[in-house]
Amino acid sequence: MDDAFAVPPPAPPGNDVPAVILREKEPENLESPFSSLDGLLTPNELFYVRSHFATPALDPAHWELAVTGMVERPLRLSLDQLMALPAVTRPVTLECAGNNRIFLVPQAQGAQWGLGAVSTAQWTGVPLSAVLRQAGLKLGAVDVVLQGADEGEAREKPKPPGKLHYARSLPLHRALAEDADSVLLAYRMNGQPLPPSHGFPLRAVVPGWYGMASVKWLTHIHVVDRPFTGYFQSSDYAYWQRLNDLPVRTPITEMFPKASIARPAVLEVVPRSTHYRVHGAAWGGDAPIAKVELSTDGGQTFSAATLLGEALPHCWRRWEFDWSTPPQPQDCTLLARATDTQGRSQPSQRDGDWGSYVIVHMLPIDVHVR
Ligand SMILES: Nc1nc2c(c(=O)[nH]1)N[C@H]1C(S)=C(S)[C@@H](COP(=O)(O)O)O[C@H]1N2
Ligand SMILES: [Mo]
Repeated sequence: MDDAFAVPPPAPPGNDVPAVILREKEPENLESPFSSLDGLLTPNELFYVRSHFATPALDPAHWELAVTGMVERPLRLSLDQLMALPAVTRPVTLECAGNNRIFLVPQAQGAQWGLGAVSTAQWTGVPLSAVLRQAGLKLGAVDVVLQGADEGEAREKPKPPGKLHYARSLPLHRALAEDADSVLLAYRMNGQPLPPSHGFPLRAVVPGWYGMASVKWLTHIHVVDRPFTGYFQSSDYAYWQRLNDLPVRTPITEMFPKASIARPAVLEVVPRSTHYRVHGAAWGGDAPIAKVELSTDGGQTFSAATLLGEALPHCWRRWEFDWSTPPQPQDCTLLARATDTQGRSQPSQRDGDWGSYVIVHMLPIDVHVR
């Protein structure tokens, strides 16, 4: 055989330097290399980025957060004023509602996310409830609209003409939640100032909800007297909820349980007759993950995986499974299934009412045993 055409040997494991995967250059959309999962926190430079418009350049010296609408005392807070309020730090997992979209057949519209539109960071900031208490809510306040400084033209129909700002709302009970459920107005990420791509100087972090709720480059909080139905929760990031079998356009909110396999990676070549450490992470909405099961035979049988570390609210839990790989070369399909403490589990089939979002059915991960 001509040596020029020899297949190079695979790189020795552990020598590959993880990097984000470019999904879209402008606006910036970057996927985290999920197969490199190693540790509870995702380093800032490997954290996925989901942006609808260009990253705004905000000068922290002139930046202000305005709190207006159904409040007793409208506020304009500088970054220094916010940072002077009592701060909390918590690990929270963010997952884009479109994570895993590349697995949909036929292909769905939108960014073709693989496994890595999910990441975990330690966020530092002020609870939104503290800022709302400072402003004082008026009787009749219903919804809290969070608005970002970024703006541009919408993509999905129906869409308004011209430019719009990114904005999402939280019902009052979610905005006012306390302790582990607190919505954070975060200005630090993994101990560093928030990077520009992740919302510098201030972003919301809404634990347990899909990432679209965690508004970046936050500049305005409008308290309103009726449910907000803005573009990013009626046209985009919404689904068809069945009420008496009538489909009703409803904002996507809480995450559902999901276990994701980091290794083996999709179409990885796995040695036969060996012990292979299958591992990954599992997360969900309000309820903690109770168990993760793994199938190595395409879903015919499942066995319990081992949950690692401790259960932390709104943070993914890592898990592992000791796979005795088959003695003969063959192709295998791995499936992971998470169940939360409320007994909610992952379905085997896709529910089309979610459109191109909330891809929570068990994903087949095909590998080659050689
Ligand atoms: N202002 C603003 N906030 C935003 C977005 C955006 O485009 N603009 N994208 C949202 C979506 S869809 C997700 S999944 C998360 C992603 O946060 P990250 O880029 O820090 O990972 O930010 C959310 N907040
Ligand atoms: Mo998202």
